[in-house]
This record gives sequence, structure tokens and C-alpha cells, in this order.
Amino acid sequence: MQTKTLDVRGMTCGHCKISVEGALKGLEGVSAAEVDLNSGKVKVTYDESKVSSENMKEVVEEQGYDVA
Ligand SMILES: [Cu+2]
Repeated sequence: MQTKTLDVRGMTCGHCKISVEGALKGLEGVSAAEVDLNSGKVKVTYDESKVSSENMKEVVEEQGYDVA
């Protein structure tokens, strides 16, 4: 297991938090995702043999947010 922090832009409320966390947790290999709305940081715990940061970026962007 590995931990990574994503920088996500455009999250403003609890709904954004749920959308982003849900999208990431829906990826196979992601075991935890936690959004900090104040900083825009998302802490992701994942299995690097199953999921890449490119996969994470994609699903977050699909929800309408930008990943720095
Ligand atoms: Cu929102």
C-alpha cells in the first residue's frame, strides 16, 4: 500500500468532497480517499500494482475537477 496526496481544484462543498472521494474509492486498488476541502488536498491510499495516478486523475476530472 502506498499513500499519495492529490491537489484538486474546484472543490467547494460537502457534495464535491463526496463526489471526489466516491470516484476514487470506486477505482480498483484504492482503499481510502480523504478530501480536505480547505486545502484542496486529497489523501489517497492505494495499491500501486492495481491503480496508477493517471487513473486517479482521470476519474477526478470526470467529476468536473482539475488535478494539479
Ligand atoms: Cu460542491
